[in-house]
Amino acid sequence: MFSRILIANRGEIAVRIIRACRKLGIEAVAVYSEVDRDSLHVKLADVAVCIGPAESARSYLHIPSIISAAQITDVEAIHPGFGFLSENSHFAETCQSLDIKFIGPTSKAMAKMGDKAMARKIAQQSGVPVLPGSQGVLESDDEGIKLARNIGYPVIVKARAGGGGRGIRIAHNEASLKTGMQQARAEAEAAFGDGALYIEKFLEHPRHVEMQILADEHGNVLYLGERDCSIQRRHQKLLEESPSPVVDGRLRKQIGEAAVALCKQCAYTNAGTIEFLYEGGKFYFMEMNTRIQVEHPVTEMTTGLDLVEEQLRIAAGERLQWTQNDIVPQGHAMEFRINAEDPDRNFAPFPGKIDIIAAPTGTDVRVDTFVYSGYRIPPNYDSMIAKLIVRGKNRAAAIQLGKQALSQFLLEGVKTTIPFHRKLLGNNNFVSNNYDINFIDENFL
Ligand code: MV4
Repeated sequence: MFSRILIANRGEIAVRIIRACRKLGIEAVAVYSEVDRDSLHVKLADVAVCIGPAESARSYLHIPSIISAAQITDVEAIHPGFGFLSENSHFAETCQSLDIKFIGPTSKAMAKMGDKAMARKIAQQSGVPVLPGSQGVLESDDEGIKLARNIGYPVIVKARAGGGGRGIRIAHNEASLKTGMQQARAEAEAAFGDGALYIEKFLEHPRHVEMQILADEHGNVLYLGERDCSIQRRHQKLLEESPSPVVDGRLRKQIGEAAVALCKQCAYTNAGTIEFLYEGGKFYFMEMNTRIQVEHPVTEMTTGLDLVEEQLRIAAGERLQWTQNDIVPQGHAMEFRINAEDPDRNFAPFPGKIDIIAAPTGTDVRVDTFVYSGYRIPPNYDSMIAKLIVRGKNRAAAIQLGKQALSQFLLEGVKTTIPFHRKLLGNNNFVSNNYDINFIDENFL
């Protein structure tokens, strides 16, 4: 096992990774920007190195600063967390070339999956269902139009380099496809420096179901069950749960085995998530996330595994200690993202001082956070300040425990998404599993 690693991240995930380090007797080196001096991850780490100003491009995204911090503190590995450099294959390659272990997949696997058109091809080669669409990227707008005639409208145009909803356009007819391709290309060119596009049949009312996997460096791959992430607002997930209320045992096995086949096809290692769209009893590959995700605690609550511990063990060359039959998810887990946002101002970020935070506790209640009473949230980063995760014996019990925990979550000084979640848990359509990915955008809660 490593004796010292660096955490190239901030916020609650940095704190979460420090916790896993402590468990395994690993020293944790934190990095922080000038506005993050008072963050919990800085206080809890064994060593902390300031890597630059608030602006991410000059701190958490600045590869030379992070590599320098790693070399000065003589770490053996870097955990990238999520966001920032976590899916940057060039960063992974830089680490590799300097003999610093990147705690994640190989740069090669990351590059393959980062190209969403290639990921679609690899899924197809693995026998994983994909929606009708282009073979790779479009060579011309004409090709897109011809394809759409065959597939039938509506179609969706996506950027090869995309992710998180940027560089996508939906088209219901030829005219909107023409402008959609131009807009998507311009947006992708500006955002990623890569305007290449691909096209798929558009599903109008799907659920978002994703499968967690772990893969060691000896060819063993396990699936750990799915998460339903359909409750999202403008591509920002707000609530995740496992199991998905639309997935039964038979479907879980199919999706799990599809996910494992895909991982084997690209020699994937470490933790990963394969995202699917589910509609009309069928599931289709959407994309793969080559990082630990925000919502990983949902799977930790149902499986009892510590996914960050497993990431560290895998990166250190250990073998997975389980076979597929050992993985028996128990109960129903739900995660509520607590963001400092103003619901009265279109969920705009609401940075400021947290006067009081007193989080709920109890059996099957977990809170992951980096803030504390008196902490001032800087305006420079993501608005997520905490995650509340609960588990019950079934979905109704998880909802009940969620209501209770949310009502006992004292957070004063900033506006948060806590009232949103309380309304959601009282919504009949949510409770009765009658919704799809459009639910929050279409309903005022
Ligand atoms: C889709 C889709 C429907 N049909 N692809 C959104 C961002 C990117 N990751 C892919 N996305 C979608 N791809 C087909 N063929 C609907 C979406 C989509 C979506 C997916 C999951 C969760 C929320 C979403 C919100 C809007 C659109």
